[in-house]
Amino acid sequence: MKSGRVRRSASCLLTAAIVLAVSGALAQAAENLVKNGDAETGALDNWDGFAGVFSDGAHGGKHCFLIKTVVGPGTHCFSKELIPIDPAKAYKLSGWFRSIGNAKSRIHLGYTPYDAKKEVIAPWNAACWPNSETVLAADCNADDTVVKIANGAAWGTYGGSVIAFDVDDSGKFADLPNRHISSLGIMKVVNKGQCWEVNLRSKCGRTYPAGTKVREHGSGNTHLFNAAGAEVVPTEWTQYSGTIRESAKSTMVNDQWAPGTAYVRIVIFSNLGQDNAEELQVLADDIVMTEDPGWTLQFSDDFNRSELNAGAAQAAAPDWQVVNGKWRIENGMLRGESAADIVLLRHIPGDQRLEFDAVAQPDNICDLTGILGTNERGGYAEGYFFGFGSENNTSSKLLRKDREVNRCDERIVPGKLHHIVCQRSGNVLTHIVDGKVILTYDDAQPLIGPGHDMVGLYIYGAGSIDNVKVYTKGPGAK
Ligand SMILES: [Ca+2]
Ligand SMILES: [Ca+2]
Repeated sequence: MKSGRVRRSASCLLTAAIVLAVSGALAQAAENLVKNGDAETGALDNWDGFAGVFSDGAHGGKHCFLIKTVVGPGTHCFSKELIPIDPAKAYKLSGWFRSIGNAKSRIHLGYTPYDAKKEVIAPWNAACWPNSETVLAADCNADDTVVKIANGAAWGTYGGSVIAFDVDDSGKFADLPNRHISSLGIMKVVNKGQCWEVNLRSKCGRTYPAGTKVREHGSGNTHLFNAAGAEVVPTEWTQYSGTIRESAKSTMVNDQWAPGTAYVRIVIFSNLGQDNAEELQVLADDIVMTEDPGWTLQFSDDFNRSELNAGAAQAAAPDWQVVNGKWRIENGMLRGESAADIVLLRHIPGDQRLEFDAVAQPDNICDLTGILGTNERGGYAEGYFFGFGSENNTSSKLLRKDREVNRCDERIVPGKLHHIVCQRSGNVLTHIVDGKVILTYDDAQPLIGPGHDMVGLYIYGAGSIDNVKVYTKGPGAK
């Protein structure tokens, strides 16, 4: 059965979750994240831009979509529903197309990226000109068309460029996607000796004082066409596909998520730049976006029971081993306190990904932390410590065998249920909180194999954890 045709009811999902919780080891289903990607509702539900549903010779099922270009520079079709993505996971996008016009159509297939506020991320928000960080050499007023900057040596003339203001020049690009931007179009950049003058096409529209950090933005893709880029579609059904595995730091390119991407829409351009427009028609079917099957769910626990049934170190406990502190089930969650360290009693070889929800108790906030690469007695000291809200909630930090390798000032929000991901994929550690990568580390000698094939949790203060999920992939994964 094609995943594209699976429509699950809520009760089915619930049943599936229970089965997973009980068995603890089941391959992750590759669910199509695109609603009606196969046209099998028989209507254009969830889509804009298609000319209609075609019910003759679909690739799969009874129906497919018809794309017609009548006038203008091609046809823009997109899925209406915003699809949430996790930047630490890989996603595959594929679609089938077939030209049926008098000439063959060209197809683009990919994503339009959106940030966590569901605002579109455009090149002028997130595609940086390398090394263009500088400061305003004079105050900038909303009516100005000439803006003075200290150093324009790395700036270029481009109709799709803007000046981005209040930028983070630390190398972390934390301002991206940057919404503090000038009007569109940098027409000229002139070296005046004391400063450089940036000539805009129109009034800049922003007021900032001299000394404000600025950067040039705009040289990149508006859409992430990772599955098809101007491909000439044959008259037989042909599949196009691509996989995005990582986020870009400061660019917009086809095979990486734009900086700050939290949602996407599927986007299809047909016949872009082709002139025999009235002759062009193409069919589309089975548009499928799935999580990369590389990560397999190995264990999950929702703690919806009365007893934890965990033992002290070296006692034979089911599933969980208390290493330190106090752990108990409370209100369907796993509550830990007093420098509490717990390990999942299960060997999980291969790459590891630990996901959980966590909330701190209001009076004693310190650490809602995941552990990878440890063993049944070692706790965090033997593995990787993904510290969130460590040091009395003043910082977050990555430790390798108790030695700090990276840190940031991300903190626990009191009362908030955070979603936390701790991941080691090959040499790369990634720590994600609420969809945002907060820390990474490239370990030349990763902690893997016997003695480092377990995962755990750590709470120094007091907090509760729910919906633990452990995934594996890569060499050695079972
Ligand atoms: Ca179909
Ligand atoms: Ca629960």
